[in-house]
Amino acid sequence: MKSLNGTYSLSAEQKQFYRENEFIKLKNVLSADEIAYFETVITDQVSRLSPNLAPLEARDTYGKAFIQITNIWKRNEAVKQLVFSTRLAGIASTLMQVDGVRLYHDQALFKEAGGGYTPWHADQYYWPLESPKCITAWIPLQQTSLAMGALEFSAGSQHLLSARGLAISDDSEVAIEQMLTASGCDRVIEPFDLGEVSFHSGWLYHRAAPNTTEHTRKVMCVIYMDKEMILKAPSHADQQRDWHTWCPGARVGEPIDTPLNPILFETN
Ligand SMILES: O=C(O)CCC(=O)C(=O)O
Repeated sequence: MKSLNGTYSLSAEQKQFYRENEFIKLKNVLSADEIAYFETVITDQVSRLSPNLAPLEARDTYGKAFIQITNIWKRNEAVKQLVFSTRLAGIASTLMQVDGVRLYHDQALFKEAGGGYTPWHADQYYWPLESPKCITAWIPLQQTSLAMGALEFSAGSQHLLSARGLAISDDSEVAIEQMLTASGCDRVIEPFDLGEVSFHSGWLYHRAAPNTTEHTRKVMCVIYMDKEMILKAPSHADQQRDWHTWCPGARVGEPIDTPLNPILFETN
């Protein structure tokens, strides 16, 4: 496996686009060989680590949306190479305009054939993080059509405050859809080429359609935060759970510096 530690250059227009819209889709971040390699490794990990799931029709909306396997980097050296890659972490750091990034956590999100929609939501509802300097790299492990459930973004919606208290649910889908329609924010839904990766910020609203194909939509995510990120007092039980799951031992009001949150990129 070639090193993933090269640099991916972002143009001034791309940086400006992210500053305004807080998401971006970038082509050729990974090569076809790299995707093929990680598709095999991550599929193997997901099948080993997946719990015995009820049939799709018996699950709730969250359960139908995807199989979610987290912090795979702790169990597999090859996945650790991807999660720790400075190519990806450097993009995250540049887009957020910070001096470096730490890992918040990783997760595979596999939307099964026939799997349901992912309701509109903003990730930072779940995260006990003091600042908005956090970002998800959404890394499809195949070419991803709209029919498979490509990620959809509401451009610039990070400024909308009224739905920030909503967890992922059928209710968030309806309420956020109404808020976004009224806001006039553009909806961006496009297929992903092989090797294309998107980045979106913690408060940016996004969703995905159901997977109506016969193939699983395989995606790996890496979630980064500013290396100086401070833990905030949790506002509700979901943030309390995230604290103990993703940064156990971190203290409220202090930088999140635990063994689960290594620095992955620094500018100097
Ligand atoms: O993959 C999906 O369907 C949803 C992904 C998502 O919500 C995220 O990466 O923040």
